[in-house]
Amino acid sequence: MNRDARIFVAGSDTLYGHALVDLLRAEGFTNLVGAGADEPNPTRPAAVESFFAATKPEVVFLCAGKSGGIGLNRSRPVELMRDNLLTTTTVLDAAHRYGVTKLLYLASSCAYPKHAPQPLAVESLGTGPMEPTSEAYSTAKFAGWKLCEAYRREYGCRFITGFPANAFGPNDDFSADGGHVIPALIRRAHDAKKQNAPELVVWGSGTPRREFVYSRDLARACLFVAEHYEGQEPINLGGGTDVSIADVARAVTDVVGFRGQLRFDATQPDGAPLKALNSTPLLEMGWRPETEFRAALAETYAWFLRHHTTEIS
Ligand code: GFB
Repeated sequence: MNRDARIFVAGSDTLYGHALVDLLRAEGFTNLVGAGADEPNPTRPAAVESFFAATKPEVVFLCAGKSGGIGLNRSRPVELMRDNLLTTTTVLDAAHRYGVTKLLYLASSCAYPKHAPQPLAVESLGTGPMEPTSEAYSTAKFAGWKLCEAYRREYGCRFITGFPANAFGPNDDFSADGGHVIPALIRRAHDAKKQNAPELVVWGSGTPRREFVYSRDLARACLFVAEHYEGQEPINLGGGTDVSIADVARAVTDVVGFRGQLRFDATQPDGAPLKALNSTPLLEMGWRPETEFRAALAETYAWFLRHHTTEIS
């Protein structure tokens, strides 16, 4: 991509979006439209229309859309589904009408069937029921993929769908109840350390496994796909680290410096027993992750300390 291409990262305030904007700037892309305060509310068609008319982006990374961990998906399915459906339909419609040359839509690994063969391959999409705890949100992300396909089929739009592994990193939602597992455990382990608590509660059995990818590596994968992928199939954005929740909790408490006990709370849901992606197509194109898991956790905690330790959780 030309370094002066007009690029719009929709959702520049999200975990993915922040990492992408930082990467694009570091890679010398000088024409990022709408980053930060100038970004329109993606659920407001009039605001998105005016923005596209004024900036005419050539490339769009669609990272916008509220997301959260298993706790938020159980407590606020309406907001998660409605926000993502509105965001995706609004931004894709404007991207089509203003002739965006290439768009990468970030779906989610939870859109895969709960019991699909692992590691998850795109051929499994739509072959079985999704994990119930995040079904509303997952259905919205699945619909976003299908809408990208429809625009490609009807109008020839180069709208690509990427399915990321579970991502973590700076600028995430670190709330104890709403965040994904890594930021939520960082928050709670940090608070437990400050309060000299004897134990840290970990939701579920600790046995589920997840593939985690650092947000900076995910951003690199998104840029790589935008520059090199011309396929019509969706593409998994993984290449991350496969680890059990129990081992994640041990790694987080080690990085945070919490020395108490872990207690696994079986009254909380485990969600999908396993989520790991088959990212062979991406890896065969030559993309590789760069950040080791523990180093990524340490960078994430360092960011948290710089930005969050004044709040009361
Ligand atoms: O990251 P997480 O909320 O999302 O949960 P999913 C992963 C696993 O971590 C589950 C366990 O087995 C949780 O029970 N866990 C342990 C915790 N302690 C905690 C904690 O303090 N907070 C949280 N959140 N989990 C998400 C979907 O599923 O995957 C989203 O809900 C999104 O919609 C995301 O798609 C990629 O990986 O289970």
